[in-house]
Amino acid sequence: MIHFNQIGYLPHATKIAVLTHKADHFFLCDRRTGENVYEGIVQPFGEGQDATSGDIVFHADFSDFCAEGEYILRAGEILSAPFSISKTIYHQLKIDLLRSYYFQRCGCALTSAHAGKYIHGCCHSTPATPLDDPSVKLDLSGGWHDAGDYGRYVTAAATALAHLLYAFVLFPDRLLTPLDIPESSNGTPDLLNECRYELTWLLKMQRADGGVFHKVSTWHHAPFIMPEFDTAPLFAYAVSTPATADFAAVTALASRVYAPFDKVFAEKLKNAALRSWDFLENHPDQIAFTNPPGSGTGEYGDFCDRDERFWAAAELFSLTGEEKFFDVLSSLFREEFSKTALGYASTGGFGALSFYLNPVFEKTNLENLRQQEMNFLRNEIRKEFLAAADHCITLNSKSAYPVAMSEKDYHWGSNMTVMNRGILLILGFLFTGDKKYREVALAQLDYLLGRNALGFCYVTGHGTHSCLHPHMRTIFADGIEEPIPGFVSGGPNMHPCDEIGRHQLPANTPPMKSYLDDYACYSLNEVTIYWNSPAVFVTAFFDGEEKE
Ligand code: G3I
Ligand code: 9MR
Ligand code: ZN
Repeated sequence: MIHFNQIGYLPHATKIAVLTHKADHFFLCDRRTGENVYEGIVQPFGEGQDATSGDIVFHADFSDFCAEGEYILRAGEILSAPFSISKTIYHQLKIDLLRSYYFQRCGCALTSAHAGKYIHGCCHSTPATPLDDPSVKLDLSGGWHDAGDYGRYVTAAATALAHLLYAFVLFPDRLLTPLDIPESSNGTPDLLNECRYELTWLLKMQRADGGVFHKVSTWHHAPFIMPEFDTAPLFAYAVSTPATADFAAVTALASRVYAPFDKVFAEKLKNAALRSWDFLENHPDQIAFTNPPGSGTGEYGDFCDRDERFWAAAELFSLTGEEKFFDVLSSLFREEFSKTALGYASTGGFGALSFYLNPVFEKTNLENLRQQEMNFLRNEIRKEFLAAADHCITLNSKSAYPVAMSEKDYHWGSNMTVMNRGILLILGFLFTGDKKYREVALAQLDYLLGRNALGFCYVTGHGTHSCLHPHMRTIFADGIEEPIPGFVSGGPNMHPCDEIGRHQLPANTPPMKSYLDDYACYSLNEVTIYWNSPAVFVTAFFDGEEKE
């Protein structure tokens, strides 16, 4: 079999296909003329069987062929499906990945004007009851459904928003594409229109004292029905410090990003961020969240809120330039947590990125000593990011299907790890200009889009052999055969927890193949807002890397 990026390749990209059969030569044929336009030698990779995939593999490298067109690869008797080489190869993928957020909107109807055939009624708009005070009724409507389930969770939301907003901060020109959503053409980029839908809900999750509810959801997950039929009562679950700190961080970040477009909204976000910061100061000890007994919706457990507080301090420092935030962030920086992680329970990377990118101190009147301390911290952060990116390059070079993953990295949502490493590599490129980082970042996308052991494209509606049955209630219950395009599946997980995954995957399945495209497999094939978001970051970066 020939494993390759089923969307295709940018003209000047490194282009490696992986073969699992022996052949001496490979050929690239022009799809229209049938002519061979390129011939190369098949190279063996590694010695014997690769542990992560269980395969013996060969590489076919056609990087020096750069002409745009449609092609088929052939090695021996085996042919690939057709694919393109084109500068615009990632454009539609970027749009669909971003439009997935519109399809996750809660608390409104999706109409055919923007949703086409994937319409549904207004959902989850009844008042929510705080668990600690049943007499209160709150309007917590809006935002995005988290995933295949209908819960709305603050730490997950903050993570998705952070990936999306940082993509906009770093390469805004690639995120101005219209998305055909209800707010389109209002003068604000659609990415920000879509994120505002989530932020507007997020603001409702804050209590008057600044504490933020960890989540709003029903008591149990709904059955596999459309969202408007999920009418079970909604609850505002307990306040947690990870949720409160993430809230402070992401509203502070958003305040900066939205300021040029809407001063009033930016001010509202800033005040909300400061209120949550006060709550954190008044509650220096961690308030962790665990599901109350009997309740079964997502938990998003996190037993260390230091990295969330670090992120909040960093964003508030970037927003206000006030030294008190720097004091907190620099003291938290010295604590033991990852400074490059970009996930829902580990947010140190967002904090580090905020501080690194925002030399607010240059504008403020700080004593020399402070300035030195800040420069020192920025340098440390740069070193950490580059060390993480270098580690990704090492992992990638050892991988039979080139991807920055070790054998042990295939957990629930492994495709997020792949895409987050893509982000670290892009940061490596942006910080240094060294193209080796960009090259390996693109390999992460090649993996997601088909150059993996299953020859599978993990994004719905794209590629020639791709995800058809994600664990997602709307996609299951809408009665439409083709899934909504643009959803990233969680991907291989060597510790499957769902029934089908546990029983149908043979024991000793190699990590990279521990996957089933089955509706029931929530630990292998669910979708979430924070698995799509790093894929948006990476795809949007490459959409526009080779200018037309
Ligand atoms: O990272 C550790 C690793 O260090 C450890 O060795 C290994 C041992 O099993 O576990 C790894 O952690 C796993 C973690 O995902 C990695 O991301 C946990 O086992 C695994 O249980 C955990 O799964 C999480 C899952 O909820 C169950 O709590 C997923 O990350 C998380 O994305 C998922 O989130 C759900 C929401 O609860 C509800 N909505 C859908 C969403 C996606 O499935
Ligand atoms: O659909 C739920 C999915 O979003 C969650 O990630 C997963 C783990 O919390 O749970 C899924 O719901 C299942 C529940 O946990 C157990 N009964 C079957 C539910 C649907 O398959
Ligand atoms: Zn809803």
